[in-house]
Amino acid sequence: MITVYGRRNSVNVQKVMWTLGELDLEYERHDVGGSHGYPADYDDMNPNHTVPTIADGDLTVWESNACVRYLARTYGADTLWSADATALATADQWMEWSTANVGGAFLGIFFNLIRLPADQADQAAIAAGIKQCATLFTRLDQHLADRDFVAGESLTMGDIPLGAMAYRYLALDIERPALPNVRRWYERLSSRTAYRKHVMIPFGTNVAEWDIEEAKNAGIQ
Ligand SMILES: N[C@@H](CCC(=O)N[C@@H](CS)C(=O)NCC(=O)O)C(=O)O
Repeated sequence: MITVYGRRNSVNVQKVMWTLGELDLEYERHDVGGSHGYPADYDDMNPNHTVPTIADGDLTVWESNACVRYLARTYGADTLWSADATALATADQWMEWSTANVGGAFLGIFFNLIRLPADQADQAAIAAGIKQCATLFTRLDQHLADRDFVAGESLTMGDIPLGAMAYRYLALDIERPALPNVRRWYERLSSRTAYRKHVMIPFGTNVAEWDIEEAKNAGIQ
């Protein structure tokens, strides 16, 4: 049994939940972070005071991509954790790329459009994020032109961080390039039960709706 600490509407928690779903693992999720707050001893597990954190027996892991890798390596041999060294390196590469590039660019859009009241939003950050994400998702689109998933013809851990962000990027009312290959990949992800359950959840169109959705998600496993 894996224990997950983190609110259901966090994109970083969603990576872990989607991974658990794909691997059909038993888990228990505790609402932590955001309006749910933090248990008093949380920082003993995760000194960063962020979510997610996972526990598996005596082991605790934080940093969402490290959690995804741990679960894939331990429980997803030959599925999410490819047995092929080339596919594994490709998956790893796009996970790193996602964090190093897309994460910050997308946060500039998402935080200002959804998580802040409109009168506090940094319009320049939104515009910069939209421009950067257009470039980055076009790069991903080119990569996906001749493969169904990030590391080849089946879903691996390489799809998880990018797939979690793609749902939000494609759902926002913003300008985007056409991205035909990303769209086809997203359709493939959308046909997966675990993706629909853990990633494709409403997040509202403004901070008031975000808060309502966060409250609605409390307790859902
Ligand atoms: N690099 C970290 C980032 C963790 C992070 O910043 N998580 C956000 C949620 S997406 C958080 O903890 N926010 C504060 C909160 O929810 O209270 C990871 O990937 O785990």
